[in-house]
Amino acid sequence: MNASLNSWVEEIARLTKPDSVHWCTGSDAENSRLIDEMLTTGDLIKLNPKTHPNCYLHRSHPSDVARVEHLTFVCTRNREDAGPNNIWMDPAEAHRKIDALFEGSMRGRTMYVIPYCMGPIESPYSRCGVEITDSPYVVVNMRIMTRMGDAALKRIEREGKFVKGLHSIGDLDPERRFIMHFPEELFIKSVGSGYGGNALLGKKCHALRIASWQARDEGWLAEHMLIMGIQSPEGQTHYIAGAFPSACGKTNLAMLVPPESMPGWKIWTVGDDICWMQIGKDGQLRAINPEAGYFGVVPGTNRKTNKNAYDMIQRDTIFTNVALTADNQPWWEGMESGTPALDWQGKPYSGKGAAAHPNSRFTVSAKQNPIYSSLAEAPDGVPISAILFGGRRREVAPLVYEARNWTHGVLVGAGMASETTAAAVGQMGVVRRDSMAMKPFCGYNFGDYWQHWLSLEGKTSKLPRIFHVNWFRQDKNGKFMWPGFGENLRVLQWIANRCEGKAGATESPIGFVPAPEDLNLAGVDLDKDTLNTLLSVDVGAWRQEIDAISKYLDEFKDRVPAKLRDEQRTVAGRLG
Ligand code: GTP
Ligand code: SPV
Ligand code: MN
Repeated sequence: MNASLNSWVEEIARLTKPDSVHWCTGSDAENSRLIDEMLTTGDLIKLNPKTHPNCYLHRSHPSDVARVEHLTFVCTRNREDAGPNNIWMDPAEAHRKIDALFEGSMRGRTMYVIPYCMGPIESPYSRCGVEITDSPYVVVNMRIMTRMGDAALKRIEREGKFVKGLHSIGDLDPERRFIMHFPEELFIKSVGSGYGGNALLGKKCHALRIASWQARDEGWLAEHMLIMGIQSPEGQTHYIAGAFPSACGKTNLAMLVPPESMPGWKIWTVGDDICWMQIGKDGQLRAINPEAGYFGVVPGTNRKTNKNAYDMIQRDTIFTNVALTADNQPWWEGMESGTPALDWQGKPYSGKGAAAHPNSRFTVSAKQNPIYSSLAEAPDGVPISAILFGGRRREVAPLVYEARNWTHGVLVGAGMASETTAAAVGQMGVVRRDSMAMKPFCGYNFGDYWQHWLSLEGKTSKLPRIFHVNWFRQDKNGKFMWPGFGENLRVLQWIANRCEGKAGATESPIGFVPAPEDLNLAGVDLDKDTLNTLLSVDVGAWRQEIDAISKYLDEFKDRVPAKLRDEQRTVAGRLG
C-alpha cells in the first residue's frame, strides 16, 4: 500500500470522523450493495424494470442541481496566477475555511475511498486520483465515469503520484457550499453539494481545472471538448475535437446520427466532454478521452434528435432530476411520448413549467454507446485533424468559418462567446465570453492559457486546422434557423474536405466561409434566404464583436500575449 495515500486517508478520517472507512474496489458486488442501500434510504428510486432494466432515478436537493461557479475557487499562492477568469482565495485561508466545514462532517456515515484513473489504465497520457467522499451516489457515478477501483489503485501504487480529492455533502446549505482547487498541491476540496460537476471530482475539478494546470507545466492540453471520428463513404476517417460550452451540443455532436440523405457516412464517438491532447511522436496532436462514461443533458434527447443517445439510456443508467410517468418510466421535456405524473422534485406534476429539471442528466457507461469508437481506449489516442470552437449565438456568428492559421484560430477560441445555460446556477441566455469553452474550467490565468495554446505552434508543424461553428442562429421569431443535430454532418463534411484541401471557401474579414455551393445540402429543408443569412458575415456586427473581444482581452492586462493582441488588431483592421 502507498504510504502517503494511507496516511492521507487516515488524516481525513481523523478530520471528518466517519463511522467506517470503505476502500472501493469497483466490483459488481460492491456496486449492487451500494445501490441496494440507496434504494433503502431513498437516495435512488428503481425505474420500471420492464422498460428500463437496471435504471435508477436520483433526486438531488432542489437547491443543488447545477455547477456553482460563484462558489468555485482557484487557490494559488500568487493571485495573478488564477487570473480574472477565476475566483481566487489565499490557499491557507481557503484550507482553514473549508476544513472547518469538514470537521466531523462524516459522522454517522461511511467514508468511501475511491482510487480512479482518468484515461485508459494503460495509457501514458492518463492521470490518477483518489476521491474521498461520504456520498454513495458519488461512488456509483464515479464507477461509470472513470476507471475506478483496483486497477487504478495498482497504477497509483506504482506511480506514487495522484490528485487528492476530498468531498462531503455536508448539510447541502448553499451558504456552506464551496468547491476549492489547490493546483500547486494537486488537491481538490468540495463540500455542500452532491451535484455532478461539483461532486464527481474526477470530472471538471480534476480532468479540467487541475489537469489544465499540469498540462501547461508539462506541455499538453486539457480541454472541455468532445472527440469524434467522421468516416466518409470512401472509408477515410478524420478525428475532430470540439469545444462548446456546457449544454451547447458536445454530446449530441459526438453521437451524431447521419441523415438518410448522406448514405455511407459513419460517426464514431471517442469522448463527449473532456479531451486531453499531447503532441505524439509522429508530431500529430493526439487525443484521449479521460472519461469512461457520459454525464449528459437529458432534456431534448429523443429518437429524432439523437437516436444513439436515446437507445443508450434505456438500460443500466442513472438518471438525476428527471420526471416520472405513472408507471415509473423516466420522462423529460422533448420526449415524444408518455405523460409526466411526478415532476423532478417528486411532486404531482401540475402541467406548469418543466417537469424534468432543464439540467437533468443521465450517467451511463461509454460502452453502451452504439457508435463507441474502436480507438476510444487506444493508449496513444487518436490524431486530431480539426479543432472546432462553437457557441450558442442567436446572432452574429455564421454557421461555420475557418481560421486563417493557428494564431488566428487561438484568437477565435479566446474570443468565443455563448449564451449561458442551465448547466450552471445563474441567469440563463446571457451572452458571455467563454474562451475555448473553458471559462468555468481553466485552473489558471486565461492570459497564460492563451500563451500556452500559441506556444504549440513552435513544437510541431502538424497542428490541426481551427474552425468556428454555430448551430444556434435564430430568426426574428426565435426559431432555430439551422436544423442541427444529424444535419450538422454537412458542416463536418466541409471541414473534413478542407483538411484535405478539397473544399472551396470564400475569404471574409473573419476567416474562410463556405459559399452555399461549397456545402453538401442535398436533401436538407432550407430556403435560400435562410442559408444566405447563416453563411453571411455582417461586417458592422463583427466590428462591434472585435471591439468587445479587444475590451475582454484588456481585462487580462499584461498577461495577454502580444501575438494575440496583434492578431486581434489584424482582424479589426480587416473589418475596417
Ligand atoms: P455539457 O454536458 O453540459 O458539457 O453539454 P454538451 O455540450 O454535451 O451539450 P448537449 O449535447 O447535451 O446539448 C445540450 C442541449 O443542446 C440539448 O438540449 C440538445 O438537445 C441541444 N442541442 C444539441 N445539439 C443541437 C443542435 O445541433 N441544434 C439545436 N437546436 N440544439 C442542439
Ligand atoms: C458541464 O456543466 O459542462 C457538464 C456537467 O458537463 S458537469 O459535470 O456538472 O460539469
Ligand atoms: Mn461539460
